[in-house]
Amino acid sequence: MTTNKLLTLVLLRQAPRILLGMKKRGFGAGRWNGFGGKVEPGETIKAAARRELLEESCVVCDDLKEVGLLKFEFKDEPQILEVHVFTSDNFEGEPKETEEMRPKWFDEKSIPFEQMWPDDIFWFPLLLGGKSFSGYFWFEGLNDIVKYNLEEVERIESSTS
Ligand code: 8OG
Repeated sequence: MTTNKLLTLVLLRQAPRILLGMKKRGFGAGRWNGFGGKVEPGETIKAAARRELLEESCVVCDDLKEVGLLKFEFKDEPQILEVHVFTSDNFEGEPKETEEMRPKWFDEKSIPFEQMWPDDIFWFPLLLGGKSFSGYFWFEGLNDIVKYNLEEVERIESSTS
């Protein structure tokens, strides 16, 4: 039986820049990414997104908008990762390096896709274009996408967030 593991991901924007962090440890280490992690029991998805952003970058954001729902399946892994993607341009505090992440602002025209999860190059353009999206990616190992599907949607239907 497959189960879904709920995760959050926050991409902060300050046009024409976007905030990424170099993941220093754990799953996805060595890749630039947004900030996020596991939803704890009893926590709403949005509250988890806010908490993980604060823990990993020292930035407070009370104005998160959910714009993406991404599902990742890995060959021979029973668990599907369900990543809820949020964005905002309204936040407080200067991003600071933490044990988990080294933050850096990137120009939206020079996003380091070659040092990011390989699916990001597909859905970032929708995020940057202010669209909402839903996607599914099937991986073999951590680098190869065997198949995927991605669509723009009106809004993210997420009863738990
Ligand atoms: O708690 P942990 O550090 O393991 O959380 C993993 C983080 O990585 C979480 O923010 C979700 C995010 N993430 C994945 N897969 C992918 C992916 O394929 N692309 C991007 N951009 N982020 C991902 O788990």
